Amino acid sequence: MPDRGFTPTQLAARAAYLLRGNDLGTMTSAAPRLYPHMWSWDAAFVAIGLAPLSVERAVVELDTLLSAQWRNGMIPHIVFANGVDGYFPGPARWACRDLAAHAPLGMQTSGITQPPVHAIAVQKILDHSRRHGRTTRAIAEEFLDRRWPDLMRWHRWLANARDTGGNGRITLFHGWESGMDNSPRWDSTYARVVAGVVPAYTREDLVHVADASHRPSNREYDRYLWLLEEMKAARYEDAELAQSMSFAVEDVFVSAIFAMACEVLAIIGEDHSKPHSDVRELHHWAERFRKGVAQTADARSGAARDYDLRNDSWIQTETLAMFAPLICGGLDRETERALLRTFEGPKFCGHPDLRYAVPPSTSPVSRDFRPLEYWRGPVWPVMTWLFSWAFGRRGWAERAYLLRAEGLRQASDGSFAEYYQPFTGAPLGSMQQSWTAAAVLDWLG
Ligand code: 9WN
Repeated sequence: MPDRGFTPTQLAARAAYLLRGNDLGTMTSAAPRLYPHMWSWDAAFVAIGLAPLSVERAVVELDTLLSAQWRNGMIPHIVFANGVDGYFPGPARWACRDLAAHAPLGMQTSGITQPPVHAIAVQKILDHSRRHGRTTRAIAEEFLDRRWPDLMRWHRWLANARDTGGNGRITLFHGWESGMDNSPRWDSTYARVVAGVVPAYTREDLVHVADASHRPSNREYDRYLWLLEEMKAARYEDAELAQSMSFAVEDVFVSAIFAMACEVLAIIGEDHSKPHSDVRELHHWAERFRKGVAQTADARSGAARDYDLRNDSWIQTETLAMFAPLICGGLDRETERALLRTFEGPKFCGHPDLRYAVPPSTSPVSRDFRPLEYWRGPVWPVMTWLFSWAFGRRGWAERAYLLRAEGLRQASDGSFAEYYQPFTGAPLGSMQQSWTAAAVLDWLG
């Protein structure tokens, strides 16, 4: 396992300590300084890391997130910690409470969403609870019963409000919704976003990283902020956004996660006697989105593509998104094998110069590749975790094991960095990132 640095036992202890340190009470900050609030998909991964430590605390994490769910069903991408500053754009800039009819009354949130990985966390909570006595099992069951309708509302909102083309693919109106903010996937779409007058702002993120060039550029931020102004003008209304937003893409990776999450939730529903109609609906969505993802794939290589709705064009990049069908299935056997060969070959995990055999966010052979720049090349441990988990679920135990082993070797430096330079293994971005610790805890749990 680790080839240097901390032993697995030390690493698990440090990861647990980190999550404790980032614990704000009923939510865990995504990172101590750079991200001092709760992020949606981070919270799901955090719950996955907390589950082996404390099922009860993992439940609290998801409960907090779901308490901030919008009345239309959307889980917002940020739930702001009360009275905590230090992140821009904060609640005042989003102005959801003032503008959005569906925003929750109690909590302050952003007005966009993030990838729907939450069903995995629910499954992990239930699985871990079975290792405990009756009280813990009851807490997990009670949580599921209480939150089942909310989880259904979340998935229904994605399937209805965000499958704008009705073709089994989720539409996003902001690159932040993909969780891969400045991935080359969105370059051509952002290039067409003509930013109007953006109210003055000061970036807070640059204060917290060693090198500002590892973060998105100011030019990129201007467009990110302009899209907020467009959303505010639409008062965050689903139907209105679909008409008016200048950024509108069908995200194949989010769609694959959704297909997988629907299946996971359907199985939970079956196991826990949830209404047949809900389970049927979930299976139906899983099928629809699996097909939607497969339809984007190249017939020979299996590489999946995003779609730009404003420019009516496919977006083909050598990024993690091309592997979307490996997450949810849907390709024929031969094409799937071809895609796995690409994943494991010299364009990705098998690139000869990689420090660890884990997938970089953008292929090192792509002309878009930048080894230090955020989603343009660095390795994100949480993505290694996602692929490892998904491969295990698909029945590819050996592949899942290898990713886990390499992911742990990388993490043994103990920095729990947000992302890493793929060739040198240098930790980048925020240190003490909660979801990196969570991935380690699940791997070692
Ligand atoms: C914007 C918290 C989040 C992650 C995203 C990651 C980054 C935010 C930012 O941090 O995005 O949402 O300010 O850069 O790209 O995936 O959820 O960890």
